[in-house]
Amino acid sequence: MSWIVLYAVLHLYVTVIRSSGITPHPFVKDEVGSFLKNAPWQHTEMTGSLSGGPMVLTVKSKYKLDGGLVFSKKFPSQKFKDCSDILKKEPYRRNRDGVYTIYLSNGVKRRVFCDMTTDGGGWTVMQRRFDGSTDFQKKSWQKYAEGFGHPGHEYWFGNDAIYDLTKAGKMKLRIDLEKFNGDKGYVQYSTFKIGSKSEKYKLTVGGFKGSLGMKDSISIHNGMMFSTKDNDNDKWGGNCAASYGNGWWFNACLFSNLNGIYFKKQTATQAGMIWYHWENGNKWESLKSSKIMIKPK
Ligand SMILES: [Ca+2]
Repeated sequence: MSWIVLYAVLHLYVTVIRSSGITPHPFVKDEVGSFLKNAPWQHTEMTGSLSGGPMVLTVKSKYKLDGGLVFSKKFPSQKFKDCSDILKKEPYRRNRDGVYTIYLSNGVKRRVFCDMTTDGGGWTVMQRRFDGSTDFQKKSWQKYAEGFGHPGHEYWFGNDAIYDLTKAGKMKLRIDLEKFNGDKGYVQYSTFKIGSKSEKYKLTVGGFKGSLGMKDSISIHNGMMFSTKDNDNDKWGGNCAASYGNGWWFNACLFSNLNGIYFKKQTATQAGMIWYHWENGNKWESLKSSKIMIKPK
């Protein structure tokens, strides 16, 4: 067992203990001690402290194979800023997709789905859809700003939070898509950020590349402001968001609309979850799944 695994296990252990509430120090010591009894090394001394702030656990142990090692690790109350930050500080999270806690720059705590597998992992997921269980249609400007749905399932992370994570201009964008016939593809953009609320979350996107057959379908949305049915900022005389029902960076109106209506089967309609330019069969074809995510360049 390597030290990184020891660290991982101990960290998990301590997290479990901590999440159970305020725990007196001797209890923590006993718990970790009993855990170490079953480990393939002998611990000779252990000290710990728990005083509201970071927890410090020092374990002096004698490893059977190579003699003596001192393991001393601080377990601070980490405040991760995004999924890549988590993966950087806790590398054992690799390949463990799931819901994690991050903190926005204003200190607001948010739960978010992290893709820790795709292309090196560390992707913070902004939108995920795969079964239509979350309604993207009847949502106001304010709901799109705050976010909705559940990070462990289908959700929209929220324009205010997307702005916060992308405002420094250091994020790239990846979108993974799937058709009902099983075809999968992804597109990636080296530039991705959105404006603030007062800028109506204006989209800046560029630097396209994609998997085989995937083509850009979002550049006509570049520079567009976000629109919802109750806040028309599009380039059309009418109201695209009211017509399609969902929020998006509509132009007049779309070549992509991944917040469109979720159809349970392939449906030929502009109203669906759309990525128009795909292989040679550019068409209005509602998609089966969508995942929009970001990661530092
Ligand atoms: Ca309009």
